[in-house]
Amino acid sequence: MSRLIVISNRVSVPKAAGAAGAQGGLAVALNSALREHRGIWFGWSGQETEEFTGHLNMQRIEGVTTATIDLEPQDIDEYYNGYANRTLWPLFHYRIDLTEYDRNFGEGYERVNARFADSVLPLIEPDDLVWVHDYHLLPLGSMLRQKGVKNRTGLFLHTPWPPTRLLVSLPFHERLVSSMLEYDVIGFQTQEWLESFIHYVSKELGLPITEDGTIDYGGRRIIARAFPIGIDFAEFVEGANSAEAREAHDRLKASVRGRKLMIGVDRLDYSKGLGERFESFGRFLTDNPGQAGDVVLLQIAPPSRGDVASYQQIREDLERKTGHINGAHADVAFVPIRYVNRGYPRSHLAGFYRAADIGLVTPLRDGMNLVAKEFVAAQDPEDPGVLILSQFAGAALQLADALLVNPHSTEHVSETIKRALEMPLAERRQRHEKLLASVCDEDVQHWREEFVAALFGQAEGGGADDTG
Ligand code: ADQ
Repeated sequence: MSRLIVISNRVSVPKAAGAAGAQGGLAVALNSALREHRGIWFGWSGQETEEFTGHLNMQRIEGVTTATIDLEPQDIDEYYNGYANRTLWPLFHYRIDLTEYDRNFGEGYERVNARFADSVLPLIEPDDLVWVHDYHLLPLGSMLRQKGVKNRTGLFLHTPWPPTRLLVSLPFHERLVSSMLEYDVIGFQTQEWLESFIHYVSKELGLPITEDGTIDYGGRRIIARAFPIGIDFAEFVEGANSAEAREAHDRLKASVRGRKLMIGVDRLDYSKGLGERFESFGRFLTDNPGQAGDVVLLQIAPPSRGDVASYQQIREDLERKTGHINGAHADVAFVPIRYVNRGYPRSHLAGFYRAADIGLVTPLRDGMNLVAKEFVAAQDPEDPGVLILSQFAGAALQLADALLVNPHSTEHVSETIKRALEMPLAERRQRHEKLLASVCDEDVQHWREEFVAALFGQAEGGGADDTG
């Protein structure tokens, strides 16, 4: 069996199930993938150093070898806070209004990708499969090729891929996308993002797409496919049945005193549609004065990317909206929005999800969204809660039995909250059964196996003439 070299911006050392702290979706998914696969996880340590040395800090934790490097402050500013989070992240989430174009960001991005390539190079052995993750490292594959790496390499993008018309607003977009074509496999979360990518490649780069959907790039065939990511279902259900989960569940249930409970769990990010969600709930309270004291929204949103101005703004905006809505609808013994800015152990989250009557997952754009899947996995099948899900989350394609909403329409979301609150038990069970089957079958192991098989299949000679 080939070893797996996983490369991502940050390396998050495996945490025991139930450990405290908010791990991003990528960390959660990769920890469980690496636990089963022999391999090395390489990336930035999250630490800064005065001068870049490329020194590798190696550790072995729970069967996973991690190798990390420290970056200079200028690298962090230009590559991470800059190009990754102020240029690509907003652009890939269709927010060209928030997208910043700065030549230094682009240069820093290329410099750090080259530093990644130089540092990981000595770790790569001839039979290894190299699996690169996400928008931070799009050109890494081509840099590895330039340094003589002949291994099979794949990229998985966790975010959406934007429509061509938006992408062309990025200076040097051709150069960025062309650099991705050095990978053997390029994976997206959904068919929709894949189609946008194929559209760009064929219209802007003029490359032929073969009948089986591969890209013909100078005689090499590149597999571009959708690989929808899932959750570690078995681990999550185990956590949901733990004593800590039950305790968290009971504590939350007792605190709402028989009222209906809606839950939202998101990184504090403008892509997650939190402002619109709060407004929709405010509208629900205004439109349904009879139910106003009967429903609580618990929103858990740990801050992220606090060095980026748009994240500071969203935080202020949400504090203002919470104050406004609570001010208008609270009573002496009741506050409609409980807004909590911290992370929780996963088992506690599972208990919270289970205590909720409604999961409110309304991103404006999301590559996939794992919270929607966790909410489904945590429900009691006999008396399941209702998932309200944005039609703009990648997860909506698999979770079509949720109540799908347009998160921009406060009217639509408010009406859907009402519908969810009134949904008969038989319909809740019927929908839940289908949702559960999808979340269980298409879990993170399935995702990883499919991706690695595509990467490996290529290595077996499945279509690649020469990738050297
Ligand atoms: P994220 O944007 O981070 O991931 P998401 O898929 O929802 O979004 O994953 C968030 C994860 O963090 C979930 O597992 C959740 O439980 C956890 N989390 C959030 N808040 C938490 C808290 N307060 N305490 C503890 N845990 C918390 C990116 C993409 C997504 C894609 C994933 C995986 O933006 O679209 O689904 O990668 O590919």
